[in-house]
Amino acid sequence: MKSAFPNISSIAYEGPQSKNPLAFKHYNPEEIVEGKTLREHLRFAVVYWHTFRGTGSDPFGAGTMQRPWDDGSNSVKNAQKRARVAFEFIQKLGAPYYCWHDRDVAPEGKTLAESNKNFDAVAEVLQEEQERTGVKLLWGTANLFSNPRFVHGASTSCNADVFAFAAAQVKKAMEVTHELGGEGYTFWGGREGYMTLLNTDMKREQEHLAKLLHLAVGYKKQIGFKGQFYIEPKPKEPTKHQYDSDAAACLNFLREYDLLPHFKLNIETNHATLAGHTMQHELETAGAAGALGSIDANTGDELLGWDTDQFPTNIYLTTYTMLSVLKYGGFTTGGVNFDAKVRRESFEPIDLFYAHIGGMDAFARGLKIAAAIRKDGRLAEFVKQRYASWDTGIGAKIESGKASLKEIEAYILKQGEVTPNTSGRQEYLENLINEFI
Ligand code: XUL
Ligand code: CO
Repeated sequence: MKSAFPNISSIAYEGPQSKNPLAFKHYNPEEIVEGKTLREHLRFAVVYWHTFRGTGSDPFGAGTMQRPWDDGSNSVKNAQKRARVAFEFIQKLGAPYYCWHDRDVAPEGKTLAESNKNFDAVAEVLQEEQERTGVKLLWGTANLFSNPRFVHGASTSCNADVFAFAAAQVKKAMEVTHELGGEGYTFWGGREGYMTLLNTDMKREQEHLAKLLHLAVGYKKQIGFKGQFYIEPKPKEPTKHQYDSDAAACLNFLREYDLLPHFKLNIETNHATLAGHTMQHELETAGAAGALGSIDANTGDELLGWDTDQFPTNIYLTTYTMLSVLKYGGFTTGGVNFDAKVRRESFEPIDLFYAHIGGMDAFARGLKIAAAIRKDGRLAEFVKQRYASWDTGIGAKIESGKASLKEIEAYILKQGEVTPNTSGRQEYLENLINEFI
């Protein structure tokens, strides 16, 4: 096949002095940080949906993207050709992983049987290309939100037939993920929520969502799929309220329905913003529960206020992200998945390279800065000292459950009064972070 990017060769690491826009300045995949290479730490993935299916359309206008390899048809042949282009791109970029929804890679047919057949025909090409390039599947997922049949939700639809359709689609997407050696499978409940409570039986809908996840857990075992299941929190858009609204809500849902042992969270930056949280907050919430699995790396425009899915270039964001990721032991099955799209105005194919190179360099810097902050140790030591009163005496007794309320009362009666005599030192800590940025 003719090259889709004939003027672009493999993107190389040239170092911080380089002025070549088609080179990495900070992402040297072989560089070792905290005992692992940058490639092993960051496990970059390219998303199929934005990068190869994004048209640049918005609510006010049609698509703008120039994609000369795409004939614009919905044919399987076009999808297969596009798959080969995708792998040329991912290989030249040097990302070790990619992710898809079933309907991004292959066209939906008139029936589920036809859709499955189309999916298999494209999956064959994906398999060939994975073998040819060594690029692997980080996770697969089913698109349970685009088709009008999901107007009232997928597993949370008021219509049981829609639940059945969604479940069958998940079954197939899990099978293909398994066949392609996927390291995970993600559930994002695009339409699992409500627009008005006037027509919604919330309890029943949430039970149905849990039912689908339990069915998937059972089927996973049956087919021997060893990948990690993820839930991806997002509070709104397209629905007014989504049941997987933020990390805390997802954890509560998973616990309530006995699903927590089977799932981790896939935390997305722009979704955190929409939930009124920082990415760091969502990562810490997931990490503290032992459920930090993977990240969808992007960023939002805070002045726009919707899910703009921009490529992350902010070094504070990547530093705080990697500080949390390292704190909880780094990625195992997960990775840094660029769920991000080039701007509508950035319509040339070369913009796809600039966007990913920028994101990868920003994360490489974030990782190195985070590792330097950890090596320096002052930040961790500060936090440790801040809680020192819990390490001995009454604090240790309370933590270990050995102090009764009566004992605690007696202790504090003896003390008389308490003064919280240490400063939070936020400004000092912000300055400390700036020493490393
Ligand atoms: C939507 C979103 C999805 C999920 C996968 O906002 O992030 O693309 O990542 O379904
Ligand atoms: Co996402």
